[in-house]
Order: sequence, then structure tokens, then C-alpha cells
Amino acid sequence: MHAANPLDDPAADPFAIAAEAAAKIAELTGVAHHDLALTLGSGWARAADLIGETTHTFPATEVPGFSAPALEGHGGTLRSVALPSGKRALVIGARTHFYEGHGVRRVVHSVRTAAAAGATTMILTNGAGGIKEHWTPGTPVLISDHINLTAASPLEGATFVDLTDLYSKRLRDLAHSIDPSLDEGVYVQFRGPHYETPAEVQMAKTIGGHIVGMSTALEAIAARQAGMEVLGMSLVTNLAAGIQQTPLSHEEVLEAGRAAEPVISALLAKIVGEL
Ligand code: 8IG
Repeated sequence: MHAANPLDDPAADPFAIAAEAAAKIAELTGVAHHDLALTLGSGWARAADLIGETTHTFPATEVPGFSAPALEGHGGTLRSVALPSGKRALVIGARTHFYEGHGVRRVVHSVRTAAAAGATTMILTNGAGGIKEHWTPGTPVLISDHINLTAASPLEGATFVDLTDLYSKRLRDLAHSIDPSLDEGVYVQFRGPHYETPAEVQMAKTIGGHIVGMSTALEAIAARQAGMEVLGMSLVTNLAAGIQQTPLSHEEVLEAGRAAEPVISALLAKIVGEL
């Protein structure tokens, strides 16, 4: 059994726990202020090695509010990285997914912790299914906007937050200046953990979606609430159900991620170098 997570107490203040988590990170790293944060999803982990020099690596579970990793391929560590620019990056290799059923507070805790640690830029990456047929597995796509089909929100009470330009046009332009061939798409977050039916993928396409996944949208909302500038990138590891002719497998997803990892990680490192 794991120790109780403080976020599971409905009376707890999630922002206070994020502040405690940030204080713990400062204590573990000796770094009082991180300038940006990256959540590295399936296929993106190598980027952590390419953006700069890792000075500290520790299990996320040492930090208040973080959960044990749920899944192979989802690392469970946090790192502090010194960038060549002199900036500091917090690399989050531990993601809690909405489908785990622990509630949205836990899902967005890493983002709130990054904000409490001083980060003003949040880079969210994931592995996802592609709806456009020309996106072969291994294609990176910039997230231009999202459709949140989880029926959940990280915002509690009458908290009205504007989501126009949630995925920063400035940062997308910067990414394009590094790789003009990068495509953009609207990310559709489903609850999962099952993949979509072909009919659900057709629905996502009809309502304006281009990429389907199980993360990121809720995290991006929390990042915006915290006043951060968001860059979102998906690695298309598979064509979404019914777009590709064969059934989806988690192994296929991991393999596509492994194959594309060096290329997309180098791309992300170049983008981070320009921030
Ligand atoms: I990797 O096809 C990956 N994650 N919802 N659908 C959803 N999430 C995904 C998919 C996919 N591929």
C-alpha cells in the first residue's frame, strides 16, 4: 500500500500542496527557482538528456502529492536540468492520468508544482493517435488547440479562465522557425484507458479534432490558470482506430515511440534552446 496522498483529502488546498511540493524540490535540488517545466510523455523522454546538464534526479514520490507511476514507459522521476542559456528546467517524467481515477487534482499536480517552483513556461508532450492519414507513426505534431471530452476540469468552483490561445502562438511560431515542416493539430482528450472505437474517432474528426489522446488537455487548463505559457506537442505513435486498418496495441505504441525518440527529442531540445 502507498501512503495516503494529501491531495485525496477534499478539504486540502491543492495550491498549498503544490507550494509544499515546490519547496521540497528546492530542498532536494538546492535550486530555488525553475524557469520552465517539461512533462515528457511516451516517446519524448530522451529530450531530458539533450536540453542540458541534469544536476538532480529523484523519484517523484519523494515530493508531496505525487503518485507512484502507473505504467511501464511512464518513468516516475523528476529532474532538475541546467540549460546552456543559464535557465533551469524541471523535467517531469511522472504523469498521473485521468483514467487512473484518482481525480483531477492529482492529474494537474505536477503542473501546479512547476508553477509554484517558478516556471512560467509549461511544455506538455504526449504520445497520441493521429487522425490524418499522412501522419505516419513517428510524426511529431504541434498542438494548436484542444477539445476536452473528459467532462472534467481542474478548475473548482466558479473559476472562469479564458482558454483563447491556450497553446501559445508565440511558442508555436518559435517551433516552426526551427522546423518549418511541423504540422499542427487539435488534440482531443478522451478519458481512456481504452482506445477509441472507430466511430468515436470519426466523431473526433467531425468536431474538428486531429489527434486523440488521454492526457494534456486538463494539464494545459491548469497551466493557463497558473498563468503559464503552454507549448504542446504530440508524437503520433499510431493512426487512430479505424484510420489504420489493424488493431491498436500498447506494444506498437511503445515501439513507434522508441524509433522516433532521437529525432523528436533533438527537435524539442532545439526548441527549448531558443526559449
Ligand atoms: I500513444 O489512439 C496513444 N495514446 N485516446 N487514442 C488515445 N490515446 C492514445 C492513442 C490513441 N495512442
